[in-house]
Amino acid sequence: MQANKVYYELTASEFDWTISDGNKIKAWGFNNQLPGPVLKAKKGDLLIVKVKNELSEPTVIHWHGIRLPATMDGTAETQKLIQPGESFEYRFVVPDAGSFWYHSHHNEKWQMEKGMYGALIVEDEKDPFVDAEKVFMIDDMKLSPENQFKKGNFFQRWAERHDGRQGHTLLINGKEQPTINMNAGQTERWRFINSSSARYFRLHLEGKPFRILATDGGLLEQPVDATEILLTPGERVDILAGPFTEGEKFSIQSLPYNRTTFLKPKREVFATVVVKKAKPTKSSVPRILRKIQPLATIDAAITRKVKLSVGPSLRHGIDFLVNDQLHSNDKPVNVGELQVWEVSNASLMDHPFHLHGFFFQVLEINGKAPAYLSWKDTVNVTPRSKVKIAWMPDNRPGLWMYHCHILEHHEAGMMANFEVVDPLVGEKHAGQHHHCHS
Ligand SMILES: [Cu+2]
Repeated sequence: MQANKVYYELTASEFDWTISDGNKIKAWGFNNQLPGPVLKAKKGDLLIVKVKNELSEPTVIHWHGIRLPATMDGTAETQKLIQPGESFEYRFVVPDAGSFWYHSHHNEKWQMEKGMYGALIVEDEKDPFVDAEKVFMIDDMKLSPENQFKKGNFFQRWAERHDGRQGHTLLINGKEQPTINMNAGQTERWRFINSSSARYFRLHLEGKPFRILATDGGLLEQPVDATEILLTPGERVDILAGPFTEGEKFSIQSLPYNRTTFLKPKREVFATVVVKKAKPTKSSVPRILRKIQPLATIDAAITRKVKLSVGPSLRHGIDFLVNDQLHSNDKPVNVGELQVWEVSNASLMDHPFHLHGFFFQVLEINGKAPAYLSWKDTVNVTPRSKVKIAWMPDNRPGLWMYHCHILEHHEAGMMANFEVVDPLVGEKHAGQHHHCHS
């Protein structure tokens, strides 16, 4: 069957962007918008995105959460960087419905801080029917009083390497403190994407209950009642908001989360929701959203251990490590062989662990099964703890990676490349690893 084709063009450049009245920044982003345009496709479509680089430095674009071929993953390891003045055409089928996003994966701590990200929404005819949908990209910027991106002094740079860059300019969809309107009596699907460098966003609607509909890899099996949910950098969550009554007003805020940083955790308001006059609802959300087949049981034997840690560094004060190495290479995995990984965090700060190109299921967190089954590509690992995940390398051999999604930790070494190998074909990138393969 011929896939339906969807075309987009994204031009990366520097432009003036107004974050609030009287506050302009020199943003880097796509098509002169911050965030870049929301790309939309239907499950199974062939997405073709031509990325043109009009920045003064190279870039590369990663498609976070999409199960695409390795050559389309958009990292410096899998393709040549897109040089200034050049273009690259990404081409891949979007096999799963859900809330995904695209972002720079080169010099990312600066390129993403300045705005190089956008949402990629994949829809499915089986999605629950709601009255409206909204995409909320959560971010913050660390700006000088002149609204500039500054590197800071020695101590500030050291603290940034430790904490990740977290600033006081809070943004939803590139705007400070926007007002969000909706109609009374209606139910909306809100897709939250944490596109910040390091911020832990603990979503809260001033205590108003909502229902969790989907995580990184799409719908849950059934909606889950909640009043808060933690979204670490890279993670997504879709919620059902409403119905509310006319005249209600509340904020979209983040509750304090202590991830052991120099910055003090506190409650912060990102936007205000205003409920306007009532409108009839057509929303219909089934009790069962879909069936998720468990990949493994909680007691499944561990096939690999991944250790996240920090260590002293003569040059930087602190290094961020995977299996005690900086910018590590991990052993290959075979197509079709179930992976059960224990990701441990030996450090005293939190790390969001992100696997490129594949979804996993969390089997246990410190010995306990999670409250509900879901597909994930990013999971938080709290200090001195262990998370057991299961994932299946399907037939997409090539070079992949995992890393901490706090961008400063990723850059400081907390990442590893590894190969997915078709055992009938063998390794393609044999030169990059130091091991034998029969
Ligand atoms: Cu980290």
